[in-house]
Formats: sequence, structure tokens, C-alpha cells
Amino acid sequence: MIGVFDSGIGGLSVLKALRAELPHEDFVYFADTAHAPYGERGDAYVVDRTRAVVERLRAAHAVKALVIACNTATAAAVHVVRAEHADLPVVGVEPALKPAVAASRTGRIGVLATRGTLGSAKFRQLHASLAGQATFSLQPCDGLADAIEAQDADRIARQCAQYAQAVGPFGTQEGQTDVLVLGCTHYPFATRELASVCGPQVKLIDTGQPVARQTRRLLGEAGLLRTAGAAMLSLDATGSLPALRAAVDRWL
Ligand code: DGN
Repeated sequence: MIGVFDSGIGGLSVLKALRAELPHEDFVYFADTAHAPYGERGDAYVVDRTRAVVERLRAAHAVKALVIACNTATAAAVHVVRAEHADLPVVGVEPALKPAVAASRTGRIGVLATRGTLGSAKFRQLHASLAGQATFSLQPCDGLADAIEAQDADRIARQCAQYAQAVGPFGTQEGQTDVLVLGCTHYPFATRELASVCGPQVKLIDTGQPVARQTRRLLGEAGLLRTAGAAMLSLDATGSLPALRAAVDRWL
């Protein structure tokens, strides 16, 4: 069984890609909804929650690999999890800046993520390593993951408009932003709202598929890949399990 977790429902965007890439694997998805959102809470909180979630996942399920399907938790805590659970393959997510550079023609890229992700040392390193190759407009999206979690359509539309417009103008001409990185796993669930602000020529890039491929590669290398048999999905949460089930029915 592969453990996948996020502060809430955002990681379901990664789980969707994982299930497509690994159709014979069992998954347990854990949402730390009683303690969400992580994005504006600070490193110490996110590290504590991540450690607690991984402990709980491992205590309750025979987890053979772990996917931290949250950019904020990866940025703050992936090194801690790897040190404390050295027996497990651990995959994290990060905003897809490298694929964005490859996809951009204008060299102007917008990046939407939580304040925690954009302020992290891990993200700053990634950004610095690519700074010569494109111009990145970084936009912290306070409250957007929370609005998506609450399925508050008005708030989602308002915040998408505000945050996406801040990294425009959009288009394919020189000086315009032609790629938008969705640097939080919740944001693919606002793709429609974001695309309506950016227009059809702008590419929206998330991390689901690259993370799924990386997970497959690591499992293969460790001899842990299952290539036959039916797959099971279990759900677990610190908050409401029915709410998580409803989100799974809606998004998967
Ligand atoms: N989905 C998480 C991420 O990718 O950063 C964080 C959302 C949140 O807790 N604010």
C-alpha cells in the first residue's frame, strides 16, 4: 500500500495521477483536515503535523512508500521524513518550475503557491537555479487552498481572478506570461476559474504526472512495483471522513 497525504483534499489531484500511472497499487489517502490549511502556518507547525501524520499512517497501514502530496509540507519537512523513515521510498512535490521553463516561449512564467512554499529555502534554491532561464512572477495565494477546501465558489472565483491577474499580462507575445505553474496541489481543482482569467493560450502546469512517474520509478528500483491485481483505495482523515469521501467522489 502507498500512503499519500496532504493537509486536505488538494493531494487528490496527485492521487488521480498516481492511480492512472500505477493501476495495480493499493493507496491510502490521508487528509489532515482538522489541522488544515498548512500554507500560512509556518515551518515548525508544518514539520510537527507532517511527522504526526506519517507516524499515524504507518501505525495504521502497511505502507511501502510515501507520497507527500503537498508542496508546503514537502518544502518544510521532506528532509525530516526521509531521515526518520529511511526504510521507505519518500516522494515529495515541488512547483513545476523546470517543466514550465521547457514549455514557455516568452520566458515569462507565473507561479501560484502558498506563502509557506514560496518562502521556503527549498523553493528559493529551485528558483535561484533557474533564474537565468526565465522570469518568474511569484504569487502567494493566501486563502485559496482554504476556499477550495470549503468549495466556496465565490471565494474561489474572486481569489483566482486576483492572484492570476497579479502574474499577468497573459499571452504569447514578448513580455507576456504564457505559462502558469500551479504550485499547490489544491489549485488544479480551480483550473476552470484560473483558465478563464489567463485565456486559452496559457499553459497551466501542475505536478501530478511527474510525481506519479517518479513514484513508479522509485518503486521499480526498490523492487516494490505491483504489475497485476485489483487495486484498493482507503481513506483516512483527522477531520470529517464523509467530507473526504464526498471530495473523492467529486474529483476522482
Ligand atoms: N495542498 C498544499 C500544497 O500543495 O501546498 C497546501 C494547502 C494548504 O494547506 N494551504
